[in-house]
Amino acid sequence: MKRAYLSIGTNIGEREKNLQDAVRMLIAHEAITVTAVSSIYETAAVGFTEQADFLNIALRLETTLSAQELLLVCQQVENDLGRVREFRWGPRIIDLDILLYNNETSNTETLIVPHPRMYERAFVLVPLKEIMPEKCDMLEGVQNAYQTFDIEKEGVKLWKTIATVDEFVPSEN
Ligand code: GSY
Repeated sequence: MKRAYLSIGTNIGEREKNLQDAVRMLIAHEAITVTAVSSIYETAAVGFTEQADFLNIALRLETTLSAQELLLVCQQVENDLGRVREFRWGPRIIDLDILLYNNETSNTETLIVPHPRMYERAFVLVPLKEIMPEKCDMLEGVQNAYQTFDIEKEGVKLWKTIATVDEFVPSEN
């Protein structure tokens, strides 16, 4: 089993539902077990700043998939939720990024892990730190980067506290 961390963001439509739908699709995958989901944070857009605020979460999972296979699953979830790629830093219904994959590095044309910009982004680091166990060997880089931020100034606000995966995706009746 490999452990991976994802960042998920959305700033179009029903943002909380978009996050829940994405998490549900990951849970439904036979080779993935979602083991933790962070609280939801509302975050000012980074990159192209003239767009709506995002909701962001981080997610921890265990999987038998390779990093490349996990990337394909993430892209499938984005497509299934109707993501349209208009321009690079533009608004999006959903975005799933692999941040870390089992403390391994990957540098292919389609996938770089650790994610090349994760240590510069408070909207990634704040939720990620929340779900990393204290004994995780991937934690140190995150803690070091986290100290370089004044979170208040980065526009990352707690939007909804989440304690468990079940709380994040209540069953639909
Ligand atoms: O890289 C993920 C998509 N994205 C985001 C995001 O998820 N949150 C915030 N706050 N800004 C972003 N800019 C881009 S692009």
